[in-house]
Order: sequence, then structure tokens, then C-alpha cells
Amino acid sequence: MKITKQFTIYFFVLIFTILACKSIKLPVKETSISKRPNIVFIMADDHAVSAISAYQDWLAEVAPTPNIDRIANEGMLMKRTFNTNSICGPSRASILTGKYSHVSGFFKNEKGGDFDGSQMTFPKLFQNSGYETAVIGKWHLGTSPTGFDYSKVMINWGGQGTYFNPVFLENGRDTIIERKRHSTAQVAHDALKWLGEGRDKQKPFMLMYQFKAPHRPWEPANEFKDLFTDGDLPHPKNFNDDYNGRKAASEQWMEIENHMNRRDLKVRPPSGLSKQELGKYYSFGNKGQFWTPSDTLKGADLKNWKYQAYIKDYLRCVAGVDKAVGKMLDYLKSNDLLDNTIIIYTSDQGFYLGEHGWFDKRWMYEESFKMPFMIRYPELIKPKSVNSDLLLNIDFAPTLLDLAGIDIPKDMQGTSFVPQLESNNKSAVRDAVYYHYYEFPKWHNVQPHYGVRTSRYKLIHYYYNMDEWELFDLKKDPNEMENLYGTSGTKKLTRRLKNKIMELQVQYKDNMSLEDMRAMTDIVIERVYNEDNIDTN
Ligand code: SGN
Ligand code: CA
Repeated sequence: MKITKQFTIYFFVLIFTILACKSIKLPVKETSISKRPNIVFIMADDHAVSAISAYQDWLAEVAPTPNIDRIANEGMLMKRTFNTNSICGPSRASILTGKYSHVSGFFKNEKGGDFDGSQMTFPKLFQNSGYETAVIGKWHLGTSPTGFDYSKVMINWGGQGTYFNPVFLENGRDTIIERKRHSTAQVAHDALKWLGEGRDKQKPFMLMYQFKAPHRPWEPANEFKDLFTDGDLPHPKNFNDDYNGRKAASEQWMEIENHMNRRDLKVRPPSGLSKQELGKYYSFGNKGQFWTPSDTLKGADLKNWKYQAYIKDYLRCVAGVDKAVGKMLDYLKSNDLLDNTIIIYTSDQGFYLGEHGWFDKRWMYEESFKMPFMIRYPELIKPKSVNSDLLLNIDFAPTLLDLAGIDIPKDMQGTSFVPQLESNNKSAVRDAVYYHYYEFPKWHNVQPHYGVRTSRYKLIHYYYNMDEWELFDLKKDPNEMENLYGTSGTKKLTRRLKNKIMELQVQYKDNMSLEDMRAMTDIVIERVYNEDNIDTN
């Protein structure tokens, strides 16, 4: 064959183009727009960073989470992702809207009303730009989901769902009791079913895959009951805290030793109790009532007994979530979807696993303030990447939109951290994170507070019915045991942090009076899902 001059030119242009595409990285937006990646946003409930072995924290060896870790190992692990209000519904509302609680309007779980589903959320923006969207599992926002082509969310137990016989609302219409599977396995089953046969396969998809586990009352599936049966699990460093110098911390109702109830500790009720009597029986302990399984078990031994019962069931629930994550990863792999799907694992907030002697969340202390966050997307992210930027849950929406090449609405308060996903990026997203918690006194008597955290320091103001400040040096005191507020040599630092709080309050439009903030705590608006108004017929 005779090679023409024109062909030779074509040939060189082609080789040059191939080489250029390989070496030059196109700007993120262009690459992702053309590819339209799928999204699987996996969120557990109350899953603490220390209970995910990828974080190499104090439980990593005894309770590995190999499937969740795969996301981090094959992608990026974020070490400093925080929430703006450490409680379920508010954090979920912030994730959907990219806005602080006082702007999304959902700022407390108890008697704060339901989520205003008419507002703009990131799933709506995905749906509007041609994605097939779904949410399956825990929702906990009252009003039925908007912005989804398919939804199946738990609605019983005040919208929290239960581990066994959970009640779901499908597409905002049908009520279904699922009796066959444990809640985690049910959510996994429904998500894979939707991926396999429920969605429009011509479109890219955005799936929110959300578990109830490992939320209180920590009821694992039978198949995990035999985990951790050989001896005791370790205690965290500050398991015994006297709350010295931290007034708000000394007044809570969330001590493992004093506030775990019979339901938490899986104490069997006597037979023949009415529904009301049963409720009373189970909640015994909430208010500090003394209970022991035997007359000889008291003091530190009793506290350890309760802790072991708690931590083991919590970690068994985590094992269930880990298995469900593995199922999802395997499904994506065997359906050739793994590499064009952005996979995220997170939790609505962190949790205390005995730190400060506690269970539950709500505080701006690290364990509940921090959220796990890891993301796998080989197109952009190198395996085994680690990032320590100060990120917030309000950044998730803009980041996801950015990754899919969808415009980010100007009124979203978070920032896209797509540049951070490229490991060589050095510019920080922000130099401090702002936090605000409102719900009081239910359930755990945690004082409303706001505060700021920089990469080294934290300043908190408890303002509801006390006027207390706390200052921590996280480098010297990572467990937040020593309140430095008002101690010598901290004046300038305190002033700087107070100024930062004021600056962020203005930036996020949270610069209201303390009186107005207290009024938000006091608001009483009932929520839709009480047991009595669920029709399962
Ligand atoms: C329930 C729990 C509380 C927990 C809240 C909020 N009590 O009310 O311990 O703090 O949920 O959790 S329980 O006796 O009903 O288990 S959240 O994750 O939904 O915000
Ligand atoms: Ca939660």
C-alpha cells in the first residue's frame, strides 16, 4: 500500500493527540461533564471515626471494617470532616441543602418540625440535569423525600426506623412493613434491587444508600451475635472523666455508667406487660435510675459491664453495615460500574464510644463533631490518598454537584472540595470551621452551644441557661480534658478565636442575638411521624 502524504499527517496528528490527552489532565469539570459519573452516597447513622479501621484509631485492630476501608484504600480518606450540628435530621438537612441548620430550617430533631422539602437540594439538581435519583433507608426528616425518582425510607419509631420489622414509606405513598430481614440487610437488598431492575439504565444515577445502624439501641442481626465473645474490648483513654473545668459536660445525661436504659442493655422484660408498661420498663435508666444484673456487680465493674454490652452490640451493627457496603462494591464491580461511579462513605455525625464516659453525640468535642468521610473515584483520586483539610457536611452538596459538572447554586453555604481530591493540591478550603447545636434538654441534656475550630484550637460558648466558655489546645490535649479558657497566656488567642466566631457568624448569617438563639431551642413544632399516625393496613 502506498502511504500518502495526507495519511502521514493524519497519523502524526493522531499520535500527538493521544499523547497529549494522556499527559495533560483536563480540568475536572470538563472530564466529569463528559463522563457523567454515577454516585453512590453511603451514609450510616452515628458511625464514629474510631469504629472504622481505615482511620487506624484505637478500635481498628479489634473491629476491622475491611469493606468500608476499601473505599479509602482505593480512594481518599478525609481526616477532618466535621458537621455543622451534630444530630441526625439537622445534619442530613445540611447535607441535602449545603446550608447550616438555621438556614435549612431543620435545626433540631425533637419538636422542631419537619424538613421543608420544597427547598432546593442537591438530589433535585441531579434529577433536573438528567440523573436518575433514589434514596433508600434512613431519612428521618419527616416530610417524604423530594427530588428522587425512587424513595423507600423508614418511618416508624418517630421516623428513625427500627432494626427489626422496620416500616418503610415507598415513593411517598405506600407503607410497607419488612419482616423478613434486619434493617441493614433490607436496605442493602432494596438498593441492589433498584440498581438492578428499578432504575432507567439510559441515565446516570445518584443513589443515597443510608443505614439506621449503628444507631441506638444497637440491635445487630443474628449472624453477628457471636462476634467479640472472647473477653473484654479496650476502653478509650478518657473513659473515666471527672468533667473538671467543664460545667456543661458535668451536667449531661449520656453517661454509660448512669444513663443507659434496660433496652440498651438488652434486659428481658417480664411477660404480660402492656405496651405502656413495656415502654416504661425499657426506658428505666434514662434518668439515672440504678440497675445492675446482679447484686455483686457495682461501681467500676458495673460500668465496664455496661460498656462491654454497649460497645459489642455497636460494633456488631457496624459489622452489618460493613457487609452491606461490601455487597454494594461487589455489585458495582460485577456490573462494570465500579470505576465510573463515585463512591462515598460517611455518617450523619460521629459518636462517643466511651470517650468522656459517654454514648450519644451532640457536642462540639471531636468524637461527635467529626464525621467519617472517604471517597473513591479513580478517574480523579489516587489510591491511598489522605486529606486533612477542615471540611464540613455543607460541602458535600457543592462537591457532588461539581464532580458531576452541575452548577452550584450561589446560596449554598458550603464549598466544593473537588480541588482537594487531587492529592497534589495545597490550597486550604478554609482556616476554621463553625458549629452550632440547639436541641435541649431532650435527650441528653446537652447545652446549646456554638463554637469555632481551627487546625489546632477550639473555642466553645454554652449560652442557653449558662454562660460558659471552653478553650482547648487540640495538639497538647486531643481528648479535650483541660479547659484553658481564662488561664494565663490565652488572652490573645481567645480574642482571635472570638473574632473568628463573629466573622463566621456574619458569613453564615448566624449573627443573631442570644435571645433569638434560645428561642430556636424553645420552639415546639410536632413532627409528622409518631407511632400512632402510621397506617400499615
Ligand atoms: C433517640 C435516642 C436518643 C438519641 C436520639 C437522636 N433515644 O431519641 O438517645 O440521642 O434518638 O438520635 S432512644 O431511646 O429512642 O433510642 S438521632 O441520630 O436520630 O439524631
Ligand atoms: Ca445520627
